[in-house]
Amino acid sequence: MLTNPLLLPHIDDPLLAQALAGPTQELARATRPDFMRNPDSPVEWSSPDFSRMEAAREDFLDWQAVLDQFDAEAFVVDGYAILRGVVTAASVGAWTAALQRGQQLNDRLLAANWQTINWQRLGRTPPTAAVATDDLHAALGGSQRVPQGDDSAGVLTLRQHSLFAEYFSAGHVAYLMNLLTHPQMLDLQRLCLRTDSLYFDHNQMLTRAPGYTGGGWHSHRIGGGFDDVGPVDIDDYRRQPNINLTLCYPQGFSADEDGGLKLVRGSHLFRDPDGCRAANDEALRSDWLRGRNHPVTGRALEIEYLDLPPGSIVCCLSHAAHAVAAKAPSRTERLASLFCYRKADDVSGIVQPPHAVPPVWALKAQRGELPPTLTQLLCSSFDRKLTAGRTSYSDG
Ligand SMILES: O=C(O)CCC(=O)C(=O)O
Ligand SMILES: [Fe+2]
Repeated sequence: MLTNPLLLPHIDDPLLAQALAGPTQELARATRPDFMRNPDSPVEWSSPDFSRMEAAREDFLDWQAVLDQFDAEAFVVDGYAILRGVVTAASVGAWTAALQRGQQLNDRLLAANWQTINWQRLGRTPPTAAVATDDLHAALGGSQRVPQGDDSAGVLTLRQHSLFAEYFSAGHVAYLMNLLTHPQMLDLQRLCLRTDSLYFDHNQMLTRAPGYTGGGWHSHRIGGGFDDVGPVDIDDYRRQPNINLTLCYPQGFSADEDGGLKLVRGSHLFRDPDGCRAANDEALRSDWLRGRNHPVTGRALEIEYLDLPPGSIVCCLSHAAHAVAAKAPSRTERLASLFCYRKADDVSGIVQPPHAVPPVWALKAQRGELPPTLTQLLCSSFDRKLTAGRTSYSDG
């Protein structure tokens, strides 16, 4: 992944420096080539557009249902909380439509001629390599499918600047931007992270198309020296600069070959993102899970196969082991939004840099061009004091 240039003490690359020195409208324009046919995308909004969005806002959660299901103690002991059917019926419809629209936009980029992209305005020379046509074709209708081992074809640049609608989808679809700063979304984060100071970390769209072969076991790093350092007790765990992966499934999924989420209660407490990896369930059971017990409950660790009704949300601490089931070819796509927020380190006060904020959004926030709530959420994408000079989410 490319680092956030605004957190660097100095930008060495003159092309990138030039792209970031101009008006944000110009950079925003370069992130929305004409073939996207999305002139009203939030990245090109001005202040009245955000005001209109806020004025038209409605509750998207049945808050009482959230409170009935959320147990703060169980969340940190298990590493996740499952909130079934907490999204209002109207929002299930709007969210579903928003993700379908987002996927359509993502597919437009995959089908487009990338030579028409204004690479210079994005801060780099045009790529000399191209993604194989078969790979682009296989990526249609799904997420995380374009090979991104290096930036020779420009894929990492397109991801960083959010030309792919799947990465920072809130910048492409108004309803998803509404959710990113929605008071109920932020209240949910406060419940999970137990702080008023929230920082945005990353946002993705996670569509699993029919025929998807599944995603292997993994967990995510939080940085700050808290990864790969072994078990810790609950109070110390809470003090870390934790990230809450808020996985939202407007249409839900069943447990059987439906692209569903799988998790392991208590796995986060081992703080082992490097070690806790496996290609499939059998490999996880015969290796990482073998002989391991939950540090608090003493129970043997085991895989939980979720089965969720429409309008469900899973809040999951970054270190918790998770994987995705395959999606049978006969089924329809599984839609999902991922919204991730993080807290500061309670001891040092340092905020780790976010995983992924497109430079144009960091720049707008830095220049005071965004509404207060969004600016506050994005401040760790440009404020070097807050991050204590750290430039990557994983810096120790
Ligand atoms: O698709 C999902 O449900 C989860 C995806 C995931 O774990 C990830 O993107 O890191
Ligand atoms: Fe994940």
